[in-house]
Amino acid sequence: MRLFWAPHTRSLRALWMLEEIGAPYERVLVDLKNGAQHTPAYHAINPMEKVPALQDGDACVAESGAIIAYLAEKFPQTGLAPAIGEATRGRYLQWLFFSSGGIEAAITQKYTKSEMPEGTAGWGSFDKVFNVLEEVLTGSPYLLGDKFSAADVLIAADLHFTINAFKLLEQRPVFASYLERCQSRPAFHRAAKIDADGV
Ligand SMILES: N[C@@H](CCC(=O)N[C@@H](CS)C(=O)NCC(=O)O)C(=O)O
Repeated sequence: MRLFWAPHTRSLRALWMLEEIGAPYERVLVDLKNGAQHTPAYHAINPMEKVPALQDGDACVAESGAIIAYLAEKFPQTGLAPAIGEATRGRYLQWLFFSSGGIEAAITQKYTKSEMPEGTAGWGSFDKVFNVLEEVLTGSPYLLGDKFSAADVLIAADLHFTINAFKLLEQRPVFASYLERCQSRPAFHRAAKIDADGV
């Protein structure tokens, strides 16, 4: 497997997931500053010309949520996704899609200071998105209960960016302890080091 990535970007989500999986992979640095994402070769990997993207033999997958879902399904033995038929599978899929449909949209709205009626915006509002997450995580160590899953990789990475990197949201005790739990995992430490080292 080859991960096309760049440091200090949404690639951290895929990096963290690959480190959770523990299978061998190669990192291919995409030099965003010099436009390496806009070459025909990279366009064939990800027509959106963004990172991250994963190549696995003949398969290519972009969109960090999709990469995470792909890896969880390819390596079921890691137990990072509830199997089809398990009751928690529904919520698992919900939180994976909530990352791009809810959190990404909400932070874009906040960042651009744009107004949108709550009933029209699929994510409701910035406050609603994060209040819902806070409600779910109150009294529950992880999104699906006691068990860490691939959905936590995605949502914890999103919270990390929203609170710590972009400072678009104030820290809340529930998010602080959730992030501490998720980010104390050795796989997160390895991914964060790769991200910081930039190689
Ligand atoms: N929805 C995509 C977003 C990816 C994305 O926006 N990547 C940014 C870096 S965080 C990028 O590659 N930007 C470079 C560009 O657009 O030229 C995902 O979740 O993977």
